[in-house]
Amino acid sequence: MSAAVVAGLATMARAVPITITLAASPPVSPGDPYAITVILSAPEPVTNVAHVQLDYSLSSPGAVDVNSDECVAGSPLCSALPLEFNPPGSPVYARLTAQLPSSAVITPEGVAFITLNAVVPPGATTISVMGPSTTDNLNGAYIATADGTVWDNGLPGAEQVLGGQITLPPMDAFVLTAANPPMQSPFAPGQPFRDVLQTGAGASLTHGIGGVGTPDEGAISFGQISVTFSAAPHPAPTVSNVAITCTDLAANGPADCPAVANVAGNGSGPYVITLTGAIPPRECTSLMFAGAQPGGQKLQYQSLPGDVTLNGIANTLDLLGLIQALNDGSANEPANWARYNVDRSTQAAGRVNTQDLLRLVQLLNGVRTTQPFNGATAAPCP
Ligand SMILES: [Ca+2]
Ligand SMILES: [Ca+2]
Ligand SMILES: [Ca+2]
Repeated sequence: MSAAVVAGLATMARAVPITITLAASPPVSPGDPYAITVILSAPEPVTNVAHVQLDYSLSSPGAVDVNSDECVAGSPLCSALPLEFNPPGSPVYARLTAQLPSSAVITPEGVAFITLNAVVPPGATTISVMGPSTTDNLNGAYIATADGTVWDNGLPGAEQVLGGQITLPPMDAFVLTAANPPMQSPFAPGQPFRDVLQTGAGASLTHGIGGVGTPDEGAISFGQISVTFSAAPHPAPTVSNVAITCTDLAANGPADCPAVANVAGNGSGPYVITLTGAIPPRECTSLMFAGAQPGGQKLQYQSLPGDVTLNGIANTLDLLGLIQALNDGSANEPANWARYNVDRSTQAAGRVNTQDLLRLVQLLNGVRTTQPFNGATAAPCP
């Protein structure tokens, strides 16, 4: 790895809003001032710790008035909540001590919580919370990160503190293990999966990867994308954090690049991703997942209708390739339907036949499809 790449990785960070909620019966007597220390431990500096907010119940037992003080620059609470930054190289980089004012009472009905935002580095980061004494590690409190994580105890976005701390897993601790359509072409190993079948029955783009209603070809699905990871991604994939980009080889702008319409799944997956439309012909479409290092984990697909030989260009040599596959019988092996069933027909037997040859001629000539594909090439994936 070059020094430049290392430097690039070192600047990667993630914003993690953190809420620490004390147990409903904190280990203090009503009326006692209550101090809480939060320690963020990471292999690299924690920066931009901001928006420290302390909320607590006030007044007599039985009442649940929630008061709030927010730490903004120069406010009294900020000076009451010293935030210490330790020198680089020390294992602890940020320490926050919050103390309830002496007028505060934590009632049995109420809870106190601290909210802070921090930008933490990509490596594993431990969040520790300590009570008034060094022996009080606040077992039973909750720490939540507001970035879509679902923690083990079933509370969305919250994990019960055991032993006084939780650890955010490092970024990129997960890798893509499987997808459908597959990540790699089963016909051209090492290459992204390329859809070479028709764009739809008419002149507009309706069929292809992400085109809802596009028939499956044997074990390969087209209408939705299913993806599985080696471990639960952090954060979990959602509509708002799965990013899609398209190389604009067709030079028709980004408008033909679909967006994510829905994500369903949990844990390590599979997650079923529904797109707003089919991926654009000729372009390379990349799906990237939050929490992974950019460039690290992405799912890439190409579309080049008619390129049954998978050599990156659609032309009359593809007619020859289809004829040969029909003659030797390989075209009708179910594992090869995604390559040769050009018209996406759905009959069980004889699915690939001379109708697919005709459809391939039409695709090359631009009949009932989005453009003439004779001579068209596919963009390499970045
Ligand atoms: Ca485009
Ligand atoms: Ca070809
Ligand atoms: Ca067919």
